[in-house]
Amino acid sequence: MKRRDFVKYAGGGIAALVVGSVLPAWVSNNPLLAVQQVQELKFTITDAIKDMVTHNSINKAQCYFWLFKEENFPAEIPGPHIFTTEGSTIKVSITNALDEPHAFFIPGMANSGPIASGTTKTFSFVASKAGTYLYYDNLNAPVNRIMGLHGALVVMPNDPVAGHKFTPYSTPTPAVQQLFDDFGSSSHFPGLAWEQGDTATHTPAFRQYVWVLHAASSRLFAEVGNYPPGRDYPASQFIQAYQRDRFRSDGLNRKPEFFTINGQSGWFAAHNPYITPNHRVGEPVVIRILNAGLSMHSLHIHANHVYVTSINGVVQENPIWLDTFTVHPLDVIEWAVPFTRPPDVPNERGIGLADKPLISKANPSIPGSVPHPVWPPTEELNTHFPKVGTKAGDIDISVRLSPICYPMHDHSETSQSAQGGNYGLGMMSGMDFIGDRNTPGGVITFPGAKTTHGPEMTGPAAGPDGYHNETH
Ligand SMILES: [Cu+2]
Repeated sequence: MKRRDFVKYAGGGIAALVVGSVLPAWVSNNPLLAVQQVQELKFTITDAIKDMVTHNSINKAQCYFWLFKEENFPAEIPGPHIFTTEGSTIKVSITNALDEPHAFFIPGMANSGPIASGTTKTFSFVASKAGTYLYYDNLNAPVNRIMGLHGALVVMPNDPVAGHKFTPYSTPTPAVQQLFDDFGSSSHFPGLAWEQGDTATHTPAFRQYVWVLHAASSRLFAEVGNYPPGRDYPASQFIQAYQRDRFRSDGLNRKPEFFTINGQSGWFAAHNPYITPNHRVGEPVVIRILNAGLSMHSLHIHANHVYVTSINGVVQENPIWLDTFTVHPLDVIEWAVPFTRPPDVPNERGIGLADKPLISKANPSIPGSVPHPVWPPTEELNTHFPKVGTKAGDIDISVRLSPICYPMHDHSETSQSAQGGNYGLGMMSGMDFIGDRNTPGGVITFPGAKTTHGPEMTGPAAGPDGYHNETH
């Protein structure tokens, strides 16, 4: 264990690179991607100890990893998200600073072959097909990948299909094309198209998120790090410990205890604007999900059903519409999240529709409550939990239920806690509604919503502390 670097959780930026000489339309002015532009990827395969995201000085919660360290960014697990356009040639230079052979591999697209300890290999590959790809070290499978040597590559199409709107694909199926054509121009999905932003509301175009799923075991990973230099830790022994280590009353078995999306867990993932979409009704997004780990995860999102548009590179003939979908190890899937009205809003004609909301009854326990349309949800937005003025020491701990946040969590329940800790420390994110584009009288932004995107740029919503009508 060389501990070359020490990774401290730095506040939520997700490292992202765009490869190519021109900045394409889908990346410029999109702070969600926060990309740095490069002509060549320069990686060092190295190791690090990472402060897992407890922000708690009593519980150190550290984990040893192997990782792809890109020269532009501090060490992080996973490696940076890489974005490029279909057809681009990507030059990669990789130095192996660990003791045993390592590799860079993308199924069907890139294969460095073994890179000996202490050597550098330079090669190129072509991003031949639009889609989402896991890059990883395929040697001593699955040990090197699970130890942290993985990341996401996103390949965007150059152009939409002639006469149609952009999808994430260059050859979408008719149904997937229809879905993206309908966003922003059908009565079912009024608002913006996926490719369409709105500077007046700080809404980026091509709204997209990458979720790299992983589970880490600090004790097993330390054991791999401490294995005699130059020798591969036996893969079968690794899998046995990771999946079937016996229960111990002291909790110190070698099963994973950190369940992460883009290396982050629980609150820290759910409140990261690069992970959890923050958008208005009528602002559809794409989420790309890659399972880099060795466990199955059944991601369940509240508030919207999603369309599964692609599974392992196959654009779907009939994209299913659901709220829970299982992702097996090495699976790569894509969701289109329509950002329709949440289903707990009773509308005249049904769930999710941009339709007339029903009228509420006066609630005698709320002063001044009179019957009103149930959307926008006035009472919810003006409710605080606990009540305003509830203090812990000097701090008012009341939280306003605005914007409206819904969870995304893993129905493989073990991943929701950390070695028996509280539910909600594990693999989770969410989707947050910061307003509605489709309300009569103009776009609404809910109180307290972030109207800009990205951690360095978040700020309170403009306008008065109530609905903010951005009429334009
Ligand atoms: Cu749930």
